[in-house]
Amino acid sequence: MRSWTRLSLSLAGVLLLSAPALAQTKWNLPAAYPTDNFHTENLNAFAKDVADATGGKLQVTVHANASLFKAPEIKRAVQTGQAQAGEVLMSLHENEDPIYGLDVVPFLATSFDQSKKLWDVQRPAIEKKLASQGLMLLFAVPWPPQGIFAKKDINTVEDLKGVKWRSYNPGTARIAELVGAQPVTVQAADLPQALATGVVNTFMTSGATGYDSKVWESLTHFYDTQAWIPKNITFVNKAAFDALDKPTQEAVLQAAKTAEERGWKTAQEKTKWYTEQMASKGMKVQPPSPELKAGLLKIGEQLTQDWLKKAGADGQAIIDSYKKAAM
Ligand code: PCA
Repeated sequence: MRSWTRLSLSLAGVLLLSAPALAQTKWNLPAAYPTDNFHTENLNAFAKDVADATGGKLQVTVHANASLFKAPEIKRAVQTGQAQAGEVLMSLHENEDPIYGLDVVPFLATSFDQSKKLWDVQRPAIEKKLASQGLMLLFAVPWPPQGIFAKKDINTVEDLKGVKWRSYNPGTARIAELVGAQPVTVQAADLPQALATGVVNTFMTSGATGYDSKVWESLTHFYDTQAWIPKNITFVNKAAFDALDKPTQEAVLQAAKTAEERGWKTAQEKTKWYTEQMASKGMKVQPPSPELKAGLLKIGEQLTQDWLKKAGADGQAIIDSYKKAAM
């Protein structure tokens, strides 16, 4: 082969090889919480960091408020490649594997500090489980601690009997069962409507979701029980990640690390602000009475037993290493 032919052939090869690398990749990232919720803001900051670090080569579009997929459908959509990435409340998927529900076992980890330690021991198991489902974990961010919203005084768990209880995952539905409330599953995107129409009048969640749902328009009491700290996880379809070039993959991982740190910091900073907002709107914000606390602790013990029964020896080992780390 003449040298100029060889040269032009190899040039063509370079052009061919670099063409896909230059192309822009677009990811859709469905999420389930309102646009101005701090989780969504964190996702948008993540998307911006990725775009900046890759010179716009990877564009992540966040679809907030369950506008692309309903909360319980997001994970499956990413597994099947209908979306490339997604954010979900991890415990929504507790029925697939108990490991997804460890952070909603009541009173196991109730401060952000404990919650971080729990996440450190939970993370490898979550990564492994997600990998077995064709997914790769990007980051996890907590919600503020969970309290009780109600329309009347709740002095003991008996006062919860018969209330119209909004649940958002298997764990909160199980609490309704234990206290004798009537459970209705309502995801956050539908909560304002469910409150306005009186479908529900009592539930446990964070001040963040209370604030997002303008809960003071329908309910009057908030009991700051700090019962557990659930987390959202953001993940990507593994094949979509593998299709990126190395520098883009690294940009995604770096932005994910930053998003996790920023998310934990924001959750902690905003916790007090949310309760202050509810108080300023006229809600009675108060700690639980000792009787209520004792009743909830008992429910927590029951749910811990339930969880251990489902999670077996692997679950026990994770709880043991958490307890060691948290001491
Ligand atoms: N807010 C979400 C999940 C946990 C939380 O604090 C919700 O209520 O749906």
